[in-house]
Amino acid sequence: MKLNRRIAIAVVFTACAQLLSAQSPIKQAGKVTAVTVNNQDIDVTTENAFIKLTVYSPNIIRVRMDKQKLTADFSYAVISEPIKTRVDITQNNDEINLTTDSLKVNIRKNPYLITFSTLAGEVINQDEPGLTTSWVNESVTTYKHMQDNEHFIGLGEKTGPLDRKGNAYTHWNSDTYAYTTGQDPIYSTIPFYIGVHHNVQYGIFFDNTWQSDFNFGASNNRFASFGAKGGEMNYYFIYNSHVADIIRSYTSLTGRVKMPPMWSLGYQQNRYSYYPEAEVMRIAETLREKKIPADGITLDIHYMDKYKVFTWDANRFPDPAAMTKKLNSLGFKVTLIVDPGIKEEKGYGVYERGLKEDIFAKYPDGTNYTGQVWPGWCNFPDFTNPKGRAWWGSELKKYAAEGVSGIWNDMNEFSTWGQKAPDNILFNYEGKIASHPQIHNVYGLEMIRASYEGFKAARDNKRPFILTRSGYAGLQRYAAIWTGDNRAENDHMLLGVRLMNSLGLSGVPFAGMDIGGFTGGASPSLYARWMQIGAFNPYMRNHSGINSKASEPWAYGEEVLEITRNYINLRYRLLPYLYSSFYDATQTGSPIMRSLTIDYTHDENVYSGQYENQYMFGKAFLVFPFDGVTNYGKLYFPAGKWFNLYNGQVQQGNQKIALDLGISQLPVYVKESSIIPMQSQIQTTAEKPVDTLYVHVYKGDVNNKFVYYEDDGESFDYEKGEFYKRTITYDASKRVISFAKVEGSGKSKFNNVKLILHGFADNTTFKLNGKQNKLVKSFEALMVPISRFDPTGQSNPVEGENVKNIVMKNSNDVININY
Ligand code: NBV
Repeated sequence: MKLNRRIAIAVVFTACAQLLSAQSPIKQAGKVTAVTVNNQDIDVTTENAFIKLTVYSPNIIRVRMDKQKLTADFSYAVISEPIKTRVDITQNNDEINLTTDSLKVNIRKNPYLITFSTLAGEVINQDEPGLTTSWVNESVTTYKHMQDNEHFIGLGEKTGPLDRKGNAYTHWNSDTYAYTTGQDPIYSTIPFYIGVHHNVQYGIFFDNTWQSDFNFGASNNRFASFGAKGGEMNYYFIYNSHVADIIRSYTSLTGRVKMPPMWSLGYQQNRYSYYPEAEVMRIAETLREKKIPADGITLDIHYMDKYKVFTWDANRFPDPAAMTKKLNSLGFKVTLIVDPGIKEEKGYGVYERGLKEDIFAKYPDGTNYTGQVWPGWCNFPDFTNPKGRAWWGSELKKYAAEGVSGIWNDMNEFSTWGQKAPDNILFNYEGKIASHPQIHNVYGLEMIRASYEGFKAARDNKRPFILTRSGYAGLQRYAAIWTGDNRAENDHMLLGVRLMNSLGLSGVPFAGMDIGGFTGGASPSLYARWMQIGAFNPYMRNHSGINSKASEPWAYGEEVLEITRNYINLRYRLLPYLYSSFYDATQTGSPIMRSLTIDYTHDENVYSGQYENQYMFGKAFLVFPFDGVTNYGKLYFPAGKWFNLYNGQVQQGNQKIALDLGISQLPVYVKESSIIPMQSQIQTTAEKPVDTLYVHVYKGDVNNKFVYYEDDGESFDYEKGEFYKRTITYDASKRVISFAKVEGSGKSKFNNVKLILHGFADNTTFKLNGKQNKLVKSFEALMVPISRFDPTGQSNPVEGENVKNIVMKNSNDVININY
């Protein structure tokens, strides 16, 4: 093309672009006009925006942008302040450059465009050139360039596939009874996702509570975007070299789970609803009679007087305190459902006290907002008001005094019979006043905060168990979450697994689903599968809806009962392992259900639809959650060596295999070099196990470390150092298994340790603290499988592996076992 013509075209093009931008309803950040550097903060002014970059840590950069000047801000999710970080900031006419010990940030000035790179200069994440960040009226969106073959994972409780690429999602907490497996949104909002491409991975947390939208290349091939209907563009960019560390960084911002009460890790039996008291007692007694270990009974809305929260139906439950006492003596703890809607009824004390305290959400004319839910016309406590939270907490004292141990927060999206509540309701928002659209997504979070703080105070120093349906980023600080009203269908069981895996990637380790399905009825094989998988969920609760068939473990006949009992038994023997995994979560944010993308991030197979449901339960067990109808399953084993849980047979990794699936066994494998502490069989966590801790060690070629943790399981004394903790190491190269010195002032409940060694050759010799040790060889599979159902009740275990044992005293000093 002739030069003149090219210039002419360029002139016309630029003129058009200018015209477009002048008239455009889309406002882009535009050219940088001023820059001020203040230690770890950079303030940038552009044609259309004010931007603040804050170095939160070497791995976390916060980006705030708005059309108006940025003022002091506030977050319900982020609880930490920036830490002092070494950072190098330079600039010239064209760009600003910032370098920490972990990453580099480049801001191009004309027009504004931000790029995050590794120290070596590989691009981790970049604004999409030409689109960057823009506003349409009050909506703001940031567009990121979608990298070749980029995967997107996380985003909390979102349906659909593990890899979110090609999909778009909305955050607006919704009551979605019997939702479909692709429905969006459902109950909770966690605007945090992880991107994976080439050799890098990063996290983006978009901390904006308004209705938000995420698009991961859905109907576009250019960008991944995130935006909201109001508020600031406010995101935290996180870069670490492992997904687990990204979760660690994310939870350094939004907080971590606290040690749950031990009983909440046991099996929980639930129904909408068990009543009257005699029925509740029948369920509890049957669990004991049939030797199904269990720790919890949950009461649904029919315990209340006409659905009025903080009341009991006096005919069904004449003496709640006496009932909880009886249940406690059987080793059961009681969890009660609570709904936020408070019936407008003269003489109903809870309502009257709420009026007096003036804690209900209001219309702009000062009258209380009234919406309809279970009890009829209700007012809604304003949990964004500190006074509202305190009022709720004081109402909870009654349940604490009656011996209740857990609070189950339902309908807290908040739900008004599935209708959208009006926009013009006002909330206190910590004294700053906000409208319903701004606070909607944090209503549930602030309700569970009120429940957590109130119930904790009411039960002097006992850990509260709080369960929630709704929440926002940070909900892990207060509650466990369950995935709401699922259906008794195969796809739903698998979706539940993905929802929990995704929650785990998003900082929420304590999660569960309605095992057996809430609506409809499962087939016996689906039910059996679901209970098997449930044994490998962080929170294990069987629940079903009012019109569905009975769902207790004995409701599906003897064979299913036996399968179910077998897996619940295993879960109880595994409690020392599970409890220690929770301890890890309190320290690192590390999930209990670990999507394989955490440890095998750059293995393409783990993203494939065929294998996307596979997960690790803690760091040792690879679980293959097959549905209840498939007879023939395809399994993918990532790199390494894997031991069949039932017979110890070794499976090499990096392989796909097909397997005949019998219903009596869920395929589960143990990762090489794993260390798995276990205890003897108990029926409830209130029961003391035998005095021996069983530590299973699997031979492997890689080094491994397990932090074994114990405390009293119910108080906060562990915060004062009253715990018992020691690191157990498996060193494959030095051929030594060692127990480090004990930390903490607590005592172990086990006086003996039995080391059970899997996969070690028969002629291996062992030395315990330098001395040749007597090895006992015995049949000691970690899990005794049931090969076939035996109607006589005599189960017939398959011959498992022969393993070697070392029995020793649980001394507090270093123990070395050389082999
Ligand atoms: O309280 C009744 C149910 C409860 O069983 C369920 O788990 C919640 O998700 N609740 C919803 C109220 C509405 C049921 C249709």
